[in-house]
Amino acid sequence: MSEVSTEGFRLLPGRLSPQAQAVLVGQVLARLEAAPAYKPITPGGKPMSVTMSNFGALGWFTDARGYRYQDRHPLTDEPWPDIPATLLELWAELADPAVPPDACLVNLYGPDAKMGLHQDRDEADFRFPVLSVSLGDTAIFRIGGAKRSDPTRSIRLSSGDVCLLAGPARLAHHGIDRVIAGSSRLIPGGGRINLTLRRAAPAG
Ligand code: MD6
Ligand code: FE
Repeated sequence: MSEVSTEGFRLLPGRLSPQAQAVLVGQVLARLEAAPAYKPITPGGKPMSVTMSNFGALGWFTDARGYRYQDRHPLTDEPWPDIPATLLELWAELADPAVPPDACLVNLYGPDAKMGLHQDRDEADFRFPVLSVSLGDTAIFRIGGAKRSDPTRSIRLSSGDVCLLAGPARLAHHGIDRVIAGSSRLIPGGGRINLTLRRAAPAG
């Protein structure tokens, strides 16, 4: 039997109640009015199939100049909206009670969006985990190891699921193979929202 071990990966199925999911979607959509989602371009020049925005002091951004964190929305040039309090509480409980996240990447998936296998490695200190919250349509998530060539396994991320990449899994390769369109009615008009909380700047 080949079991892919990913020490430090934690999945908390249904961590957010349907009520909490509905409140959070409202908070996210309200903030996206001020910080509209845009289609990012990879450093290689390809448009991504997801659209993105950010909340918090820093936002992850990619364009022809590369991957980076920046403190302003690329189109509005305004600071990013604040991170909803419920997400800060989730981070304090599951990730780090002493050091808050300073970045929340918002990924929006339509029926054909996916995300290639990648590592999250633009943050200053990998001792802090990345905490992800999934809302709306179910996604087929793939996770492997620190090397791109390591074996991978496939996991469903459903609405309300929270997962953490911590410890040895912090630099695991992962991605979204596809979204199961129409599997949730949470988001008006359908689709999937993934929120990833990070500590991007050094602590203290
Ligand atoms: C997604 N998630 O679920 C993409 N990154 O749409 C990620 O890229 C991710 O789920 C770091 C930690 C957890 C994740
Ligand atoms: Fe990621």
